[in-house]
Amino acid sequence: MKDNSFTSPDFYNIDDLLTEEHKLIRESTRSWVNKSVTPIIEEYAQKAEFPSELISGLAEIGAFGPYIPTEYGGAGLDQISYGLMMQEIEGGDSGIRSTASVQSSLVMYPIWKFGSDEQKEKFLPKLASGEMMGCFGLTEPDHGSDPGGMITNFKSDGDDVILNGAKMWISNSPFADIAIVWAKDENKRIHGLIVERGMEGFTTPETHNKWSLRASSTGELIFDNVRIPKKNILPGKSGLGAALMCLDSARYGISWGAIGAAMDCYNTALKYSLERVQFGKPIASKQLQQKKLAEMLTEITKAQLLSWKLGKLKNEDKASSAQISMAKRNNVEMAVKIAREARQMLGGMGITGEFSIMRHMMNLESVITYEGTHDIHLLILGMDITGHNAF
Ligand code: TGC
Ligand code: FAD
Repeated sequence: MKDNSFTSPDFYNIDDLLTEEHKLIRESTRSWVNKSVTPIIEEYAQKAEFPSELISGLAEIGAFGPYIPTEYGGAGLDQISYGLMMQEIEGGDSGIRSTASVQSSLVMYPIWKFGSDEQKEKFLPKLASGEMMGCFGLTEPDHGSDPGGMITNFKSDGDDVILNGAKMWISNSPFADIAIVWAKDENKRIHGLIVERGMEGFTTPETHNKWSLRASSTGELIFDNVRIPKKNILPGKSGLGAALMCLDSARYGISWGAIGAAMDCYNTALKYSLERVQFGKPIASKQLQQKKLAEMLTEITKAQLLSWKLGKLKNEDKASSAQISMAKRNNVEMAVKIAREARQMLGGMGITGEFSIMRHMMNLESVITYEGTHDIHLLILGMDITGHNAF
């Protein structure tokens, strides 16, 4: 019989596919999450506040730029290590994983891939150490799933450009020191710009009243004739494709993160069902509860294999956008369903903050929407299969 005290369901011995370094990174991330995130996260989620005290710890464990080369302050790790870190952090809370994803894949990645040497040297080491925090502005009030229609734009003015427009739903915007902002030039070509806090006309109001991702700070980016030096434009790549490359990296990380949230829900439900006695027996002895657990474990195992293989493809630079969409879409839906089933297994206790499940369940409603909605990823797959764009 399996030891039911395990905290990392690994039904198919997927650990055999990991290196000793991978396992070490997973264990050290998990131990940081258990020590630093778990004890405080419920309180921060309840009061809808981002626990900024976690920033230094995230930087110390290498969660800011795990795969960014060490010469720029990153951890220089492979893609599976990045994924395992996201899995463990999201086991704590999706909002904290969001902070790490945004900093790594949406802020450091574009500067590393498309930035000038000066931009890399100026920003990457500080972003890796958490001395500087960043956010990523693509979504606009009237353009979410179709970012190509964006209105935010800039015009040339000598050595500067003048930026106007607005972004909304931006993770970390209320406290970020810099924003990677996607905007159109006078020829309607999209570019990434580094907008720095303190630039005149740039404000970042916070979005309140969220029932999801409450421990993550979300806000707007407003640009009212913001003067930005041309040297802050990312020179290496323009076009929507540049922004979508960043999303590919973050979506890959989310495919692992969702597994972390699902594992935490599964572990909690398993433990509770073994301890909770009804009709004279633990509810775990009832067939209906066993069905739920068996199906959860099956789906977690499938998701683990999907993300692991995707990580191998990413390491070889062979992962396609459609493959990434499949993993993000499948694994987040898997986690949403498991959170829902697990919550029911706890009965009334499942709706309280005594357990992490309801928080995961609410968080995952954002995760299934951001970085491309569930349906948009289906359409990306549909286009890949048929060659027809059904957006
Ligand atoms: P489309 O015409 O298909 O493509 C425009 C150009 O981009 C190229 N391309 C890609 N390049 C790199 N990677 C990809 N994944 C790419 N997908 C497409 C494409 O070849 C084309 O290049 P070119 O040279 O021909 O111009 O663009 P479209 O306007 O039809 O839209 C495609 C669609 C719908 C797939 C895309 O816009 C999309 O993914 N929409 C969803 C929007 C989204 O995901 N937003 C996320 C915002 S960021 C966020 O949510 C952060 S949450 C963070 C957190 O807290 O964790
Ligand atoms: P819409 O695009 O208006 O979609 C509404 C519905 O219509 C969805 O169900 C969608 O699937 C569907 N739909 C859209 N187009 C089609 C179609 N062609 N066919 C069929 N159905 C369609 N964005 C950033 O840029 N940076 C961030 O840091 C960031 N963080 C976020 C944090 C949170 C908590 C949330 C909730 C969002 C965040 N986002 C961020 C925005 C997120 O990426 C968008 O919410 C998402 O891309 C969807 O856009 P939308 O909300 O405008 O929905």
